[in-house]
Amino acid sequence: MTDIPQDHPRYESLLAREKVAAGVKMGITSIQGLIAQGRGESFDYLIGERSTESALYAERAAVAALLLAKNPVISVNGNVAALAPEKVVSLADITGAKIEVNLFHRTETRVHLIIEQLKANGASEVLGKNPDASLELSHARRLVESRGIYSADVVLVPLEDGDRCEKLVEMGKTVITIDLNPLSRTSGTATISIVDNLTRALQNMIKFGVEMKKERREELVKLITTYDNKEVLSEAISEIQEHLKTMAAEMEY
Ligand code: PTJ
Repeated sequence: MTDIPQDHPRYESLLAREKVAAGVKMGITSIQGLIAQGRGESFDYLIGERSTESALYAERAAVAALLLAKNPVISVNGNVAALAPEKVVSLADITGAKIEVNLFHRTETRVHLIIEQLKANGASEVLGKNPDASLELSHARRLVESRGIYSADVVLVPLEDGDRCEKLVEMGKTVITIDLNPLSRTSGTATISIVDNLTRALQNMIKFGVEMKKERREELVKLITTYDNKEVLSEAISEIQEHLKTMAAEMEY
């Protein structure tokens, strides 16, 4: 990895880019994952590289859903494994979620390497190596484990492609997504759409998880039942508009 100086004004963004590039070299991340990261970076610019109010609200609702779930599962792909494996493991520990590797560009070598990466970051068990169930999809993301994603009531699917998200919602599951693009099919079909950078979102969710574990169950239920995803997505788009208006007003050449 290139050594990025911590005082570089774009340190966080450059570090994330290095992590995804290192993931490709290690065989964890797909080459297509580089394009996904670039798409994400563009939206993060438009958002203002911050966790917006609507994102923080969705993150709290997502943590409530995970804490209330009977069988919560965090799905991990090659980008997530490269960018934030330690955060995935922490969030799983706090919420009692299982972790399952599920890949679009699936190879058994990548599944193995991602499981090893998660274990090196503290995971005790990672599902995904022995899929014994299938979602109604025509690509490799159909391959799931029966005690993991297949039977989960709540699934966190960061950096998703829309059709699995849609299928999981159709199966009656609560689907939480993390996607910087509020206009994507994924964001549009999820139950709880978190429009935030993966690294920031997971960090916030870990903090909320520690706090919300102490809250009464009724408080968590209230958060979920009053949550309106359409309103959150609409707010996310408005926050981008407001940010761009501010930027436009401040532009001086
Ligand atoms: O590891 P695999 O084989 O399962 O492949 C995974 C990728 C990511 C390549 C695959 O799921 C894919 O192609 O995803 P897409 O369709 O490019 O969608 C990724 C979405 O995530 C886009 O809407 C991006 O804006 C968004 N995104 C990318 N990086 C981040 C992000 N959102 C949050 N944080 C990021 N760091």
